[in-house]
Amino acid sequence: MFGLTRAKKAGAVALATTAAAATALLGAPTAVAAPQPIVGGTTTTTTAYPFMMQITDASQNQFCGGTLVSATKVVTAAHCMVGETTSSVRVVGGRTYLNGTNGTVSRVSKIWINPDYTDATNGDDVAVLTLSTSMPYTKASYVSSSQTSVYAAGTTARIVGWGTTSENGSSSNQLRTATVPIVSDSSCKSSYGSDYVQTDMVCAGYTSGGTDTCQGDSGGPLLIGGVLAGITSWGEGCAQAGYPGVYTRLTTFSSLVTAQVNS
Ligand code: 4AZ
Repeated sequence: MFGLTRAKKAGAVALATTAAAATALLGAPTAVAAPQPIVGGTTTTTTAYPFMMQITDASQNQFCGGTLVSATKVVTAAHCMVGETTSSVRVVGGRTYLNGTNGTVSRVSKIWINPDYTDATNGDDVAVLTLSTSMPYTKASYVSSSQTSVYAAGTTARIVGWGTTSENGSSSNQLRTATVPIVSDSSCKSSYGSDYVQTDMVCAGYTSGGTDTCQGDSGGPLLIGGVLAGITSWGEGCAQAGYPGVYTRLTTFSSLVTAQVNS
């Protein structure tokens, strides 16, 4: 219906949008600011966000983000793991740059995908990876099921990732971050209609757009007060006015995640 971008892996084709087409028609009489990954963000490091993991293929090409929640457990998006096997995936910690070779690379011994998951726009977009090698990095705390007040509209949340600079752009070599306000359920429903499942999702972004997650940021964290509260899931394009990013509402899945973390 919208040509929704369901945060596929890097290389997924994004649709040209009306806004992008309009921008192209307006032309660029003077230099235009370079589009920024995690559109509107700033560069950061895995030292600042030590729980920020690259989810990669066997050749260590990053396609999603993940969040370390214990030495051997990583929370990511279910849609990131579709078609993946324990042989096809690696998790890389402590590596700020996509072209780096430093940090810790782990194989994955188990992929748990929420059994209810079908499509990001139906909700249930959460997965937990079990690592073969412990990550020597500080883990993130995550919300408990009772902490639903963290999603009060207007609350500042932080997004982190290596995603693309624009809907058809390239990934950022360096990790990036930005802050975005939580959007009310009623407003997000106005944007996305029945694709917005408020029990399973939460939206974040500015009404005017300009700052957002984008392709390759999927699976990465939405942090509120430094605590993992959401997972980058989907949206209509990236940073478009009126179309905030959609994140997995982690309070709904907190107990399921804990069962996996303790398994
Ligand atoms: C993606 O394709 C993606 N603007 C991630 C986030 C959003 C859209 C697409 C939200 O990974």
